[in-house]
Amino acid sequence: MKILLINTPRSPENRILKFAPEAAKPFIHKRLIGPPLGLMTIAASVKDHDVLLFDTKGEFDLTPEPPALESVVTRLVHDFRPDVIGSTAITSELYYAFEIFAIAKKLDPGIVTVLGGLHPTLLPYDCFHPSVDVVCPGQSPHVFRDVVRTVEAKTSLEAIPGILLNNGKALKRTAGNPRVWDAANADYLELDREPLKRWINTYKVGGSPFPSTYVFTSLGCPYKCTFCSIWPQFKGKYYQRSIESLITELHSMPDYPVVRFADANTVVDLGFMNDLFGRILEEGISKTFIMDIRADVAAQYPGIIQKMAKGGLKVVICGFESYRDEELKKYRKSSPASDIAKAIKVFHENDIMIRGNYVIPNDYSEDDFKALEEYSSGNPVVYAGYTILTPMPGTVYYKQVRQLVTDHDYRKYNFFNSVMKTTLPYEKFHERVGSLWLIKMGKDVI
Ligand code: B12
Ligand code: SF4
Repeated sequence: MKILLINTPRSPENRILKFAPEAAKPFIHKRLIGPPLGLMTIAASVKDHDVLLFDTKGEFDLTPEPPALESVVTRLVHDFRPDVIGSTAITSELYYAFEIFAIAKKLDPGIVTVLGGLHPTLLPYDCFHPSVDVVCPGQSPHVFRDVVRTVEAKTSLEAIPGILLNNGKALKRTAGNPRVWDAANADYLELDREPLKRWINTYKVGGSPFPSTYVFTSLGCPYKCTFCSIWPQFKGKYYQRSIESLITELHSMPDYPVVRFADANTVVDLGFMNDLFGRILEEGISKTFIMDIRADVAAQYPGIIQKMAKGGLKVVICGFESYRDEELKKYRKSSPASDIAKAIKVFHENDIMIRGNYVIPNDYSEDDFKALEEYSSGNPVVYAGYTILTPMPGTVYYKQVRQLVTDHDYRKYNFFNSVMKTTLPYEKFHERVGSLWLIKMGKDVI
């Protein structure tokens, strides 16, 4: 079977960038860079077949004048002649998956299109579109393998439990639940990064001359922040990988001196991280690590940060969210605002660069912006990010504010556009968020 896996392009919608003062524009984050870990895993599940993995994000980053999505997909379908096309979707990229499938179906209506990823996991019925044949929610490499086998055998997809099939009028769920898949442990699939070589030079972050790749050490998150999509994706469960499988993976990627841990929250089990970095040092693995760490972890356990810094931890992404305890409580962040300053101190003492991120609610007034500016300037970090508190469909926050949502265009659900009425005039609100990006210590954007 010929299987084409296409990563969706980014949504270009970015009102913060559009309305920001000119001086702030160079610092505003425009794109996140990195290979599609989910689709790499799907590729690994069907490696006995003829698989082509294509990263449109990487492709569009190769040239300043990227080709149109239609010409990219048309060429792929013409040249490769796939039987099955798979794609992945976060909320802001859902429509691009539809577009990819629609272009392919126009060229060859016999191609079976399969959609998976975060958005189809949270809201599978949202994925109804004439171009989508099958939706596979959850960590579903094994389900995808079953779909491919069934298409090959020309038998009915109805026999695969827990997938959604398009009957022309709606998506209909097949009976039963998919077999349990232990994505982080027993069923972990070794990844082949070779097919992504074409884009390796686009996978560079923060001015680094070296390419980076993603590795997950865990899946899910034990916390329950109201605005977050990740814990609902894993139904509140948290799965840790084994240390030795991580060591093997880290040894297997000499082309990638920079490793970004893709975990929601890397340091949950302190003992695990202590042992992992012990083994990294013992094995002489020399990499630059980037990871997400909560402020309360750094504030309370400086020892683990020191150990990880010794093992190569150089950049930390830290969701500060807010400097006000009442807002943090509302978000169920379960970390007090006072931890921010403590965490910054710990990271800086260990020569770790911080990307601290604040989320800005739509009801911020001029006084709120001024107060945040004052706090953020008094607690500077090398890279600071200011994004919009967005009600991502499928989250607790979405349920809380559903009635207030005014814009249902999913392309805008990437944290860079307000989708609710703002207290300040709409343009002014985005301009003020944009101007916050000037407050930071460094010059790079990550
Ligand atoms: C890696 C990553 C990326 C990568 C790669 C994603 C890609 N496809 O291109 C990059 C760097 C490109 C990226 C970009 C963005 N990301 Co991102 N990203 C992540 C991250 C850190 C890890 C995801 C991951 O790899 N998980 C591990 C893999 C194994 O799981 P998975 O992807 O879910 O895949 C499994 C299943 O879903 C399923 N599956 C997935 N695809 C498919 C396809 C088929 C056919 C099938 C059958 C199954 C299937 O099987 C897979 C294997 O088990 C998550 C946070 C997190 N920790 O989860 C955020 C996250 C997914 N990103 C998010 C966002 C918002 C973005 C950005 C929009 C951010 C921004 N403002 O710029 C950008 C995109 C646009 C841009 N401007 O660049 C949000 C999504 C929220 C939402 N509800 O939409 C998350 C959850 C982070 C967050 N804090 O909320 N991201
Ligand atoms: S915001 Fe961070 S800590 Fe909170 S639930 Fe999401 S991943 Fe976990």
